Amino acid sequence: MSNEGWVAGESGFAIMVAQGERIDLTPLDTEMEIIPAVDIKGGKCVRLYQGDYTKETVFFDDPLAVALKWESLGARRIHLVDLDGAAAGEVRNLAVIEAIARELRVPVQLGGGIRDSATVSKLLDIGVKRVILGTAAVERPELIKKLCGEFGEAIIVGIDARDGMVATRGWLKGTQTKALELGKRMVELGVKRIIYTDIKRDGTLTEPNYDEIAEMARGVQAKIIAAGGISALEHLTKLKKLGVEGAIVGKALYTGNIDLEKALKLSQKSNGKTQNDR
Ligand code: AMZ
Repeated sequence: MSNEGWVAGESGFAIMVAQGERIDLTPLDTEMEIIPAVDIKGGKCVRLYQGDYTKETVFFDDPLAVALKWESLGARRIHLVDLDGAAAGEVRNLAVIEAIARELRVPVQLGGGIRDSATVSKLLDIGVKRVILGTAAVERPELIKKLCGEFGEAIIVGIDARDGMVATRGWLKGTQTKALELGKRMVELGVKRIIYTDIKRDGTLTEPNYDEIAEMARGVQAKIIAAGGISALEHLTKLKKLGVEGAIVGKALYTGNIDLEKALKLSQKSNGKTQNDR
């Protein structure tokens, strides 16, 4: 019989017993969405190390198959990145993105190379539920304002930061803009949700940058989704306490450091609700 599973802790909180070890995963008393990432480069599902295009691992040839796999394991939303698009400044993997948006029952969100209104309309038309704009937030703030007016919460701003400073264009360009300042500015323009990615943690399987995430969650009046470095269930518990709405998990799902079903269960066990209840 497996010795893995959930037991009630003394405090009434869930304790997970995994491989004979008891890990106290104290409460996820509010909701947090766990969003698997499928990053696409050259039509394949890859992970980069710190966003470096030369440090790539191909995990699957078929991003659609992977997205379907995460869905079948219970994911309620999938995060897609068109890495070629982010570097090129225009969406480059449209065929596979379209297939994923069509075949999945759960909503997908997409970032990478979305820099104008026509692209946003087209992506929403083909079934992408939310689009993420990073570079445009820095370079074309007026576009963000217009898009928020037109498409509301289908618009997400992606703030990708290295040492607290925003990077754009596939993270190849550093800027003098502070992540926190950009976040505040975006809220003024009507942005309701921000994905904050810590570049130096991304793809490293270390841990999230809790300080920066907490600063964003406290200082910016928007829903925050955290990304970068999430590689253990405890990280999700800790992030939860910072009040973020969601967590994007990438490499750790592909290496097996995080088991998606366990992670999803963690978010369910805390409050008796499933992610379906949202
Ligand atoms: O890994 C990278 N080098 C990378 C990456 N993951 N570069 C950009 N992006 C993602 C951002 C965001 O979701 O996290 O692309 C989106 C931003 O693209 P753009 O083209 O709007 O700056």
